Amino acid sequence: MLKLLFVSTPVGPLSSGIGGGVEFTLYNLALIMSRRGHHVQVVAPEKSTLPNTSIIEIAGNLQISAQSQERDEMITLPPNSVLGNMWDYARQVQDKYDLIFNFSYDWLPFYLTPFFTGCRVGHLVSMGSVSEAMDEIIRQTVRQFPHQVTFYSQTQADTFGLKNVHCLGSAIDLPLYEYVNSPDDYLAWVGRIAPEKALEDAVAAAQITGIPLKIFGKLQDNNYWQQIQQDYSDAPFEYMGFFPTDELQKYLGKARALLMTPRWVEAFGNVMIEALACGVPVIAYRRGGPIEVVQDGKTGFLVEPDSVTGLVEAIQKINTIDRAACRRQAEQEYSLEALGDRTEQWFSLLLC
Ligand code: HBI
Repeated sequence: MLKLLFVSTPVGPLSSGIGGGVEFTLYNLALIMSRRGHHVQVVAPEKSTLPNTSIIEIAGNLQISAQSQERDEMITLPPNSVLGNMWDYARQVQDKYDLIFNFSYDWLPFYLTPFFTGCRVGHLVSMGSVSEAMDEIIRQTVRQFPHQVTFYSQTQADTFGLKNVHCLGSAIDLPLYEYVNSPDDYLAWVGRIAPEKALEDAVAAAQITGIPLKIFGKLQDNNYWQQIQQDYSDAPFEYMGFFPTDELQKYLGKARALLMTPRWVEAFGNVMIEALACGVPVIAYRRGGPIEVVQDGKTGFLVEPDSVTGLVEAIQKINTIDRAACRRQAEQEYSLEALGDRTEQWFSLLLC
């Protein structure tokens, strides 16, 4: 039995949706590790909540999201930084734990790796390359502490020029997801509404095909959203809001397909495995995590990146995909049990 300290992302409270995929990953890892008898303590910004999970809430000012900054920007911290405060807390309690697991994509925790002598620090890198300073500290940490860094996918690690790194992949709690055999007539798009997610391409595809698009996720960038509404005022799309997992999958399951249109290199894309678990095929740009998830022609289609025409062509042949094959892929590759095994193996590497 291990005593594990999970230190969350400093960009927003857990369950706010600002932390995007890493909130989801942190929760699923806490769930499967607790189920296996380990003791998990989560440290996160104030107002964080997670179902049946004990959270130590730390005060302080939230961190700016790394992907909204320029590549050559300096590392910045606000006064009374919640990131600094969370890691000072971790320093104080380090002797009570076997392992500290970092979920934040920030310079400080990577830099602090060798400073923690009472307890090893493990890092999950939650995004692809977004800045020179983060690339440098991630590469340096992988070089000095190769067993203490893990990625979602090798495609994501490639963006740092790193080969043969450890990849944790991702998972979902399958019983939460109900298989839907006959869909309603709409497409789904799920994600933080922000430029790197290129929602406009999915809206353009809905306009061309005339198939309604339902949009789910945190409305993170308002100007961006307004621009889409102006540019595509006659397209059939509807913003449904930001839903927790159990509510989201009620809508997601009835979609004819999930459109994944990342402009950036998506480290993984948890929404894809949520869709597959409901039997929903995934149409994604051949970029980042989707390359390793979508079985082209079998559980969805991988299309030419940034090509709306590619999305439209895939939508028009989506009925050739067997929805049961989508569910089977989720069961075979993305169960919590499989993630739990990979994580315990990584921890044993880290701790030896
Ligand atoms: N930015 N600075 C910073 N730190 C994070 O932990 C972070 C982020 N941007 C996005 C993000 N985490 C999560 O949305 C990841 O799931 C991508």
